[in-house]
Amino acid sequence: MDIFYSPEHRAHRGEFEFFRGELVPCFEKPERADYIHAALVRQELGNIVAPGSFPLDAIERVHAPRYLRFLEGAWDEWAALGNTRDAIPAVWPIRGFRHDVEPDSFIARLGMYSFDSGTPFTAGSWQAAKLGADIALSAQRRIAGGARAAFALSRPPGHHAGADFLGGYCFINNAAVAAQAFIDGGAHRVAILDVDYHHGNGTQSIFYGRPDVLFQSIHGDPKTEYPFFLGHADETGEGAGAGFNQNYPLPAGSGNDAWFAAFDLAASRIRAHAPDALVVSLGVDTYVGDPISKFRLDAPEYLRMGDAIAALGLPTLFIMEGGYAVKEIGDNVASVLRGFRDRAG
Ligand code: SP5
Ligand code: ZN
Repeated sequence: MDIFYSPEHRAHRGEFEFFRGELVPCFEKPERADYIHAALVRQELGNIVAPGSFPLDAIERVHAPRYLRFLEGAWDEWAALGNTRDAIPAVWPIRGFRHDVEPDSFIARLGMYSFDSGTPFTAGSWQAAKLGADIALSAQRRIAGGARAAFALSRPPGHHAGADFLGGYCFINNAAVAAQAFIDGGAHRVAILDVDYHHGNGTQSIFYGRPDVLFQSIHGDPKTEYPFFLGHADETGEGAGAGFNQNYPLPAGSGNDAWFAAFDLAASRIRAHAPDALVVSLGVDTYVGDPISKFRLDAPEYLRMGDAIAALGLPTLFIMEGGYAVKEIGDNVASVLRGFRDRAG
């Protein structure tokens, strides 16, 4: 399958995030995508294809234009205030505050458009995030053109980003942008399967009221795991979208069997939806060796995951999300694609 990638993802290079009152080096680092790229080349899993450039319209189908305008100008504003370090928010308008008045203060607006302090905004964050969305759209176009599968090696990841907020290392929701592009290209129904360790709160919130885009997410139970405030099993959609969202929260410590039991439930929902295309939010932070996550999937399980996804028999767009065991990340992603290819042909 074609692998969409650009080395320019390195423009996004956060320095620190907070951990227990200390600034620690960011877990979401450029080497992640470099190692994945290297493993896919080494294992000859597909041609590496440079992305095309798309107008912002495709991104504005799922993100608020004023949020995108803020991201686009954020670094220049921050730098004009004399700053050279990454911008990290420190104040948020939670319950009871006003959301209809946008403050003039840059740091206040950064807080208004984010939900955590772990997602530094850097000099190249907008460029890399836009490129990540272009990679997702390029891969989507390949599938719309008839390919069985494509891999979008987007970085930074996307599934925590909502219509007008960033967080969880994410700025633009690449999976949501791609799913919407399928719909705008004439697809009647799309399914998104989110296998990242963390609940895809951004993706869920974008499609929560819609019956055309089914969302299925397998993740660490938000009662103890990030992002904590969304991702419970009783969130099943609202209004016209009622019944088109399912979460499969599993306790920290869950292993192969529990994970694939949840996968089977998600797979039957996906089959019942009969989508024209499947978007997979592919995080490999479910790996036993992941430094910030607590599932215990062994390396060979990623082959099985690819095989099980291929068995759905759908045009499939893989989009890269999390995974922080940098040394093993490439092999684990490659295993998913190999497992898929060996079944799908
Ligand atoms: C896309 C994605 O996987 N985003 C995950 C964002 C998680 N951010 C919170 C990380 C908390 C880090 N805890 C450090 C534990 C070190 N032992
Ligand atoms: Zn994750």
